[in-house]
Amino acid sequence: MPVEQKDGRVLLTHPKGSSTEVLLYGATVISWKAGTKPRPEPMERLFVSSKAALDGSKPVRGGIPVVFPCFGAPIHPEHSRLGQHGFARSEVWTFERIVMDNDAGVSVRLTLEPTPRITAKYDRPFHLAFVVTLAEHQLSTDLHVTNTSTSTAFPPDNLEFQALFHNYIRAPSKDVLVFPLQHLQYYDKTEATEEGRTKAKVETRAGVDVRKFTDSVYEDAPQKYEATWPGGGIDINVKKLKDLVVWNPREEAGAKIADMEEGGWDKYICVEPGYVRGFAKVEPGKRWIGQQVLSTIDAERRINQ
Ligand code: TA6
Repeated sequence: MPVEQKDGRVLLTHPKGSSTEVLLYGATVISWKAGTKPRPEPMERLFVSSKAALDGSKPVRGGIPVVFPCFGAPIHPEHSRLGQHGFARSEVWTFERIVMDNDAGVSVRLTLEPTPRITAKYDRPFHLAFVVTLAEHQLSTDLHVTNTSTSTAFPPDNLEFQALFHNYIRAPSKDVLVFPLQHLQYYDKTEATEEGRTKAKVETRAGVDVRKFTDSVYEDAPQKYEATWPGGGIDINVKKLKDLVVWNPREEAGAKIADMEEGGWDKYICVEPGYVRGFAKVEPGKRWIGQQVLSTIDAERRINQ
């Protein structure tokens, strides 16, 4: 049964054995199991804290939370009544339809439109769609943002937003490295001022590690990344998501996160493609699509290449 719906969850199963599970709450992917060519046995590729709430009571601590319309604390006037990372990850989405179901892949589309709960804090006209597609060794997530304003005013009634896929990649976080970020400008949020301001730095490392508390926002990044560690890795290819966040709280900050399991920070790296420096703009009636494609890689195979 390639697509099953039960208790507010959607389970996608690929004919070759990979699978993914998405909560309608937040359109949050909470599991992605896949193998690699040399090791086809499906393995869990995402981290979800054992203390995560999966009942819709709060955003999931793990998986792939969808961040929209703001990243971090809101700074845009239209987002002033929203919480950290916006509302998309804490609203219940609607299962719209199965997009694809064949040997190439299984894909479903979820949607989110303004509800009274949303318009009470965000009164912009919008339509969101979240399309998740499972292939044998890949998982892709697309966020479609449509400005449903019918205004013909000039200047145009643009929808201005930030968007990000907050990927918790399961990995031995003391051994993982992220490429290629060398020479990129980034902002180190671990050194933010009281007002949240950060200084621009330039990345000097060929491979970025998270052996210490890391919360870095890379601007105008290459949109093609590898997170690798001895014996494993994930490729991330993106469209429209011009920036990249790398986050691991280590015990220093992780121990203060209520729904972070003890030692959880040793089991994941957040590699988060997004549009988070500045705001994406969509004109009335137009649509913006941000996409990521996650692929499993067998790092041992790569080392031998
Ligand atoms: O993406 C990194 C980050 O912005 C960190 O600053 C940290 O706050 C993390 O997101 C988790 O945020 P959350 O609201 O899910 O606790």
